[in-house]
Amino acid sequence: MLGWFKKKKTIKENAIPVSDGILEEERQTSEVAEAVTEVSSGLDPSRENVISEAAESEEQALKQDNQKGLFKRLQESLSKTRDSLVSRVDDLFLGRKEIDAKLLDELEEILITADLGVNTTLDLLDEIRSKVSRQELKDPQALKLALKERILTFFEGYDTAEMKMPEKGPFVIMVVGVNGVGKTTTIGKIANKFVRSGQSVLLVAADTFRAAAIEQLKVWGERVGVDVVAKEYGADPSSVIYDALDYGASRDFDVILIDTAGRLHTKVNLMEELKKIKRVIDKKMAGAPHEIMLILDATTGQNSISQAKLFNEAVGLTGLTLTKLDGTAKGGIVVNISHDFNIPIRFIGIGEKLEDLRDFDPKEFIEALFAN
Ligand SMILES: Nc1nc2c(ncn2[C@@H]2O[C@H](COP(=O)(O)OP(=O)(O)OP(=O)(O)O)[C@@H](O)[C@H]2O)c(=O)[nH]1
Ligand SMILES: [Mg+2]
Repeated sequence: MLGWFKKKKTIKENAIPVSDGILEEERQTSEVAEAVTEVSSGLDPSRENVISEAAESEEQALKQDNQKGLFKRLQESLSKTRDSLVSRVDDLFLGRKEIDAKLLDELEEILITADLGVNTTLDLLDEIRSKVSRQELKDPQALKLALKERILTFFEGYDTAEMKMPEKGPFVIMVVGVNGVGKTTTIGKIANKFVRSGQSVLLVAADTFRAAAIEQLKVWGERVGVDVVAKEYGADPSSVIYDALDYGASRDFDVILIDTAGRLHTKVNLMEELKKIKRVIDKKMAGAPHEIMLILDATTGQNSISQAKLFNEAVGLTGLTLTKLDGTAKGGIVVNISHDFNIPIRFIGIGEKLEDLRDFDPKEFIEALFAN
């Protein structure tokens, strides 16, 4: 820690004061530097608190900078959705002083085309129309705020995206979804999150349908530095999982992430296979899988709704992840999903890199979407 302050002092000594703010910062820095000298030479050990307070405030500032950076990145990745939704709403409201029937009709059209879906839009507009008729909403700016607040209520009932880990034994997560939505990539990213929080992770290559799928999971395993249980291409996925659960339990893994083959939600036999996999897991390890996570590709828009419905009917989903929110204008689907289903959105994918998976925070998401 002392070294850190010495480095900071060197930078400050060469700095040119350009404002009172910077002069004040200089004064504080030199006070801390003096305290460091006095404490380290034993002159005045009581000034230790000056050093620790400064370290604390620096840590706080770094944290805030980091959060600002993360928020900005989220905002950037939602820019296409923002253009298709919020910017169009802003354009609609431009120069309008009052809310009339025509404005509400146009708003309805914008919300539907931005993938909020018909039911969600009607629900939002019902509330807004009744507020307008009660004279509770008078100008378009207040309407925008009311829209945002109403959308946030769809996420109530699950304000936390956190998954519940079992008290004992491995936390088993089964990842499901249609082809190409980002299941394997998301598994790699989730594994990385757990590893970073100090948990041991095992990946299970139960997508034996495509030879390349096993390889792909192994690459993620290497990238994140975790074990992968795999069998040969074409093996029975249930048997891979059976062996992996034995291995995982005997070695006390904290988290076991199971990759499954992409399947069309409308193909009955493939959904039956998924039910069987779930039964096998529960038989082998009572209570597992603790999380059945459906991955949805946000770029597919409305089709995600029928995917969520059919996967939920087949296996009972406990969580959702929406991927590829970067670069799509269809991000309104997040609002639609939260309106139509009572399944928590755990994560959102905003890019292909390891760190491009965010814990889903409804408030932050809506703020980023509506921010100017
Ligand atoms: N831009 C972007 N690309 C993503 C994101 N998540 C996944 N992808 C990309 O989507 C493609 C498909 O990802 P996979 O992880 O292979 O998808 P999958 O669901 O496992 O596919 P199958 O196993 O074939 O069903 C890859 O090119 C990923 O890099 C995301 O959040 N943003
Ligand atoms: Mg895959």
